[in-house]
Amino acid sequence: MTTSRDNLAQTAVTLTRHILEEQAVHPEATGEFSTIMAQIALAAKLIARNLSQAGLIDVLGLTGETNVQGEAVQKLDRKSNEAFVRAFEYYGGLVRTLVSEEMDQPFQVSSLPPGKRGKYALFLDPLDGSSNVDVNATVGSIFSVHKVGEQAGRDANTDLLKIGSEQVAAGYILYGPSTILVYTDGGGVHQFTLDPEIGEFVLSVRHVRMPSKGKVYSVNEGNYGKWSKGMQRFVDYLREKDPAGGRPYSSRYSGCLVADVHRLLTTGGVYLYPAEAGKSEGKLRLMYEAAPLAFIVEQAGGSASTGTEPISKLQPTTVHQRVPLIIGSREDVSSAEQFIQGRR
Ligand code: AHM
Ligand code: MG
Repeated sequence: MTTSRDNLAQTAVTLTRHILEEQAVHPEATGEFSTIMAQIALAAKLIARNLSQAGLIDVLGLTGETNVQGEAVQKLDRKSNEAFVRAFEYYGGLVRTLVSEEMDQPFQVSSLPPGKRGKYALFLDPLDGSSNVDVNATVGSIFSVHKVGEQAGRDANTDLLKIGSEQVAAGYILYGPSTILVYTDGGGVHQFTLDPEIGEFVLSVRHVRMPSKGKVYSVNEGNYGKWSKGMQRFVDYLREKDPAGGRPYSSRYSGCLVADVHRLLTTGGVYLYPAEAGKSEGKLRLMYEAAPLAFIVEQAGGSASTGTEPISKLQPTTVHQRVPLIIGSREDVSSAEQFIQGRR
């Protein structure tokens, strides 16, 4: 007997169908992107499965190693990185290089001859917010796709240093009560939810748009004493009572950038990980945290800034570079910039 749930699954717009339909209206599309997204979705499903079994199998806790950022590596950080490597390593004809928070050096996918090698590089934070894992709280993955190998004479590592506005696609996966995949290829932002019974990501929101101003701010307020005066005054301002101006804002901070940005994408507001005294570059990584989320948020009507310049215009100098990040609703990011730059 066919149930209404079966009907739903049969008529659902899966990630693959959605991308194929999008390609049909863009005759210049090659189909390569659908393959990349299918492999990203595969890695996401493997990670979601590992996370759902954390506590049952031996995946919790630390490996005893530190990553390129000097941070303790969780077993699930490593397993999540492996899920992406496995999804792409079988063939270098599409994605030639993987750059990950969990790998010191860019990973060259295969030894195919130069003319046969893929023209994409994939930048990854395989498990964002991984310190949340041990307390069974939300985590995410972030990805960014760039076209590489186009400028003859540039060495492979310099060639990876692309600015955010050159991204071909970007997105994130949020492993929460359900697993959500959000992506953009420059044609709007689309949201999919994993149906674990059929193993498919199903379209849940087409063309996500975010409010131009929100009511929520996300920041690690324990760092208040390390911020610039302008940054401190901005957060003081958000906490002031001004009912006509929609203040005070509510404070929400999960310890997972993907979860906090996803909240803003839905309800508006601003996330901040600013520069700190003695740490002018902030904490978050430009190429696989800030830039992909900036692409998503901009495509949904929001914006992202270092406090002084747009994230999407920043020229990276290394693939693991850190950057201060102010991201969210357009008006809220603009107010933050005004305070940080001393214009208010
Ligand atoms: P990670 O990629 O190593 O997990 O670090 C990034 C995370 C973000 O998800 C989160 O917003 C931030 O670091 C939390 O940092 P802090 O504990 O300093 O507030
Ligand atoms: Mg991260």
